Amino acid sequence: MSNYYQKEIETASREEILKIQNEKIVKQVKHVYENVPYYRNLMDQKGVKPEDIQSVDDIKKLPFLTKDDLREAYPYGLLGTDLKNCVRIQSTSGTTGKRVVAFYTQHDVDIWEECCARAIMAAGGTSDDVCQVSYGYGLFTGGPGLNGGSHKVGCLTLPMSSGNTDRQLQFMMDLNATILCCTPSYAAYLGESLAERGYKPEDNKLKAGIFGAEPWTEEMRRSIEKSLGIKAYDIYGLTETSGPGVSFECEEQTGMHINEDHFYAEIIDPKTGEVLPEGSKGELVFTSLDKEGFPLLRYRTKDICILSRKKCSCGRTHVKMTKPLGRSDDMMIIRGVNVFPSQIEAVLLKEGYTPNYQIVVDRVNNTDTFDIYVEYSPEQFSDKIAVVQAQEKALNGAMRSMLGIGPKIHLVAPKTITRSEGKAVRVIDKRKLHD
Ligand code: DLL
Repeated sequence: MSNYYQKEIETASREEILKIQNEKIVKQVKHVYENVPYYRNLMDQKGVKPEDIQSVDDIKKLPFLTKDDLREAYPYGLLGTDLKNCVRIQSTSGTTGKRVVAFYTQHDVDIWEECCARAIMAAGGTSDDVCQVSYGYGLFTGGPGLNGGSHKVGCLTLPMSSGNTDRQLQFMMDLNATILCCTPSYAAYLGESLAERGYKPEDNKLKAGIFGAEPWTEEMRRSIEKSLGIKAYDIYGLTETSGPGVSFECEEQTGMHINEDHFYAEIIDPKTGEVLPEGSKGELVFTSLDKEGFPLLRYRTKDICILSRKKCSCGRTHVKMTKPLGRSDDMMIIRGVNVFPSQIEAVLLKEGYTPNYQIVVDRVNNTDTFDIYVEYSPEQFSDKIAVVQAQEKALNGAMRSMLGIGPKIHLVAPKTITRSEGKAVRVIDKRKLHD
């Protein structure tokens, strides 16, 4: 068993956790009501006053927030404090109206890094470790979050960011990395790349990996564990709530403990908004209990999962969530990047193509493939290979700048994409992302 980070909180009794949550929620709702006019309006519309919230049991009286609210309030409408008190902005990969901009005070950054530190400790991390952080750095929360957590634990931190696989492997081997943090698909790719270069799993010094930001299966876990010779831990989070570290796996590897002293979780019926009892499958909703810069209350994540308070052998008492089992919206996560079909359609129309298209996503050798088939209109149609290739390249570039990743574009003859009789089938996702 690794050292606990903040054992007194992570193993606190249910009563102790509730006491912390109840104290924090009363303060937080008052803070939001006084400082966030957008949310104050929502509360007023619902007829809820801060005094109505005396404990976490009363949270269900509060209005929900959705990504649409974030879009409407973009960029400063949900800010919970003066901008001069904020020290950081992070953002999601999505663009055009789907962008989320989150603000952090130094206190918020500290909480976030503390949550990531707990995840690293739960994966066995100590100040003797060399922690290779291969999530993207920048606006994406993966790199900065795990980087901060690694510092807090006292690991020697390798801030690699994503990409440049040769350099990743060279540093991993030369500098004896013991913990790897990246998306599961990139971990699988690094494993394969080591094998291709003639290394066996036991040739590296890695002992653990902290992988998240996208769905991955138990089979994928086993395959990564085998190829890198490590134990692979899941980590979950979203930009809206800070980033990675909202929840993390312990050695039992049966779900992720939610940091309940900072985030209050509910499961709701995505259709009716009704709060469901423990053990039900539904949409995960988070209330941040002590964030200052971007203090979202009852934020609907659109991630479908199940919560469990079953006793965990690691000793931690915080509630566990399953891996996200799906989404209640149409967001896809492709190579760790959040992609909405509506963004793809917007690019096609802007570039003068028809809205007849099909998106095909698959996972081959643990890496996502991303293809878009787009129909020419009869006027656009060309059978000159050089022309078609140039147009495909241009469209790939336009997609890349909108989405952050480039799909393989296939321009096809008019009327070749099957028309559906009901709703158009725009997305064919062949990946099996959970068990
Ligand atoms: O992906 C934060 C993160 C970074 C988490 C690094 C873990 C590691 P966003 O880009 O805002 O933030 O995307 C959030 O990604 O609503 C889920 O749908 C999905 N997601 C995050 N972690 C997992 C996971 C980061 N472990 C969205 N398993 C969330 C499955 C995940 N899906």
